[in-house]
Amino acid sequence: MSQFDCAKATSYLKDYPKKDGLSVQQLIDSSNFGGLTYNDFLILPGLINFPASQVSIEAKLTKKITLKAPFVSSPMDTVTESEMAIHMALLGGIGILHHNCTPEEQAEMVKKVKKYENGFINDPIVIGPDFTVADVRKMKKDLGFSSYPVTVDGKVGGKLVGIITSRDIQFIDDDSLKVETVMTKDLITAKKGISLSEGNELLRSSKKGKLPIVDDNGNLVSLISLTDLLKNQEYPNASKSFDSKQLLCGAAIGTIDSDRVRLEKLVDAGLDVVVIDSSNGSSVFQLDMIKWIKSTYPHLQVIAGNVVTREQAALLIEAGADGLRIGMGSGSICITQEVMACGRPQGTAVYNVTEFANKFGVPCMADGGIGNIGHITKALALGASTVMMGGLLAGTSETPGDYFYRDGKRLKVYRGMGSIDAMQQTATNANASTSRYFSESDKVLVAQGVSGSVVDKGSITKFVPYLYNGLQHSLQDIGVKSLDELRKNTDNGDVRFEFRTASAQLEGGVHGLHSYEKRLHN
Ligand code: NAD
Ligand code: CPR
Repeated sequence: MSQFDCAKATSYLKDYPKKDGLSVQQLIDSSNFGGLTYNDFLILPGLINFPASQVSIEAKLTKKITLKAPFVSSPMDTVTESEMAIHMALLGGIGILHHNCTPEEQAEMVKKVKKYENGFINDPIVIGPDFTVADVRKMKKDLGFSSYPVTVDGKVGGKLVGIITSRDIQFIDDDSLKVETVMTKDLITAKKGISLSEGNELLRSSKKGKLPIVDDNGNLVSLISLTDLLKNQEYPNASKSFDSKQLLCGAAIGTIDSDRVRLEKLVDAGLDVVVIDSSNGSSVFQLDMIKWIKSTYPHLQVIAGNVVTREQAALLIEAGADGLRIGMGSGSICITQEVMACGRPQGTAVYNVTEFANKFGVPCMADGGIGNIGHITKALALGASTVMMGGLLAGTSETPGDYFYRDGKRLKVYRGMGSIDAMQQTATNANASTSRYFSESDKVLVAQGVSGSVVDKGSITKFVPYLYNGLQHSLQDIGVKSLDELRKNTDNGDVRFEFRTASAQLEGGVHGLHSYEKRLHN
């Protein structure tokens, strides 16, 4: 017969000198054999007394920007252009547009994100009244669309004079007829500012296929299409500006003089947050750039980096950074640590930088090495507010580039921004202003990353919700209802950690099977 009373089991816990596992401080202090990576430790489970769906993963990106989800896509030319940025923002995160392109191209991407309205086609293909029936038939064949708005000058923004549909030309034999003689002029339109649901209702009741949206002067602004109606999803978590209700958009720039001209164009296009993109953010070039941006565009949020030490962080915080980006050499395409001998294991970097920066209310983004949901949770538990992902989002349909087949697999290119391929692309962009060899006239390129391929991951409209739900479940397992609570309970020692030996890591993975398929979500 035991001398311990089962009915009072929890009360015996007070007899133990310390809680099970390690506090985050002990985890870091006792890893004196070297820096920690995400795979080197685990978080101990806590008490679940709430459903996972109740967990809030709202997070601060910068001092002034809060997101519904802590997910950021990396400014890499195989990861974030406008498609990715639009969908990251719709799904509660944010995309940072890469700068391996001309300033004009990058500003155009910003405009696309800022002008995007879910369900509204902001850049519909428009024709002029002088187009012929033959032109319309050819456009249908080439582009696949069967109806087009007609404006006086054949452009979006011109006065809307009609709409031409395949029904209008179905029985017309004379292909040389001008569109203005056969188009539908009796139009049902809606005024700019109409909500998507009002527009959809109007489409339904009018039984039309397209609803042109016009301004007060009758100029075409956008279009709603019946074929898109069923595809329109609701995005309750979308990241939007308070005032304009437009999607939030970020973009990266470098630290050479022409980046100031680049930034002016990006700001004119509506940019919300700029990321100063460098592997080593503690440079005089970056400090000058932060100070210049904060004095020139006081409302623009600035994320500086990358950093991995608190000494680097202090410099950037003092210069005025509204957020920091942490990581040197942890990226999946990265050879920086190998070639430069500089960098830091990401777990240790995230803990040390955030422990310092959080005192000043400067949110930090853990960048590089995020390979799964567990890594996201660990980065956030170590003090990061958000995570930046390159490789994890690469290969999704929203990334730039075409799919290709190799070894029976559908693949897309994913490459480091300091890989030879990416640097050579920079050199071909006459005005691209990101290049180390424009700034230093280097004759020999020294690669810090590789170019490779990743398998097709489908659309981020499925993948990001998987990350979102997965993170909620992970926090539920830890026993915290929000990222704020995770931070608080980690700091006060309630959230506990444990090292993983090499054999523990083997044990924690799938093992002992002859074969298996790893399906991550439906
Ligand atoms: P960088 O622009 O910071 O530096 C490139 C070179 O240009 C450096 O030698 C720098 O000193 C110099 N330079 C920058 N501004 C200058 C100025 N105003 N005057 C004179 N010289 C100047 O870019 P990087 O660090 O080589 O990174 C290139 C890309 O690769 C970025 O997209 C970066 O994110 C990525 N990268 C990231 C990591 C990482 O671990 N996070 C590592 C390597 C590369
Ligand atoms: P993963 O998410 O793929 O692990 O890492 C993405 C991050 O890698 C980027 O956000 C960037 O900080 C970093 N990165 C990009 N190009 C790089 C090169 Cl060439 N070398 C090292 N790191 C790079």
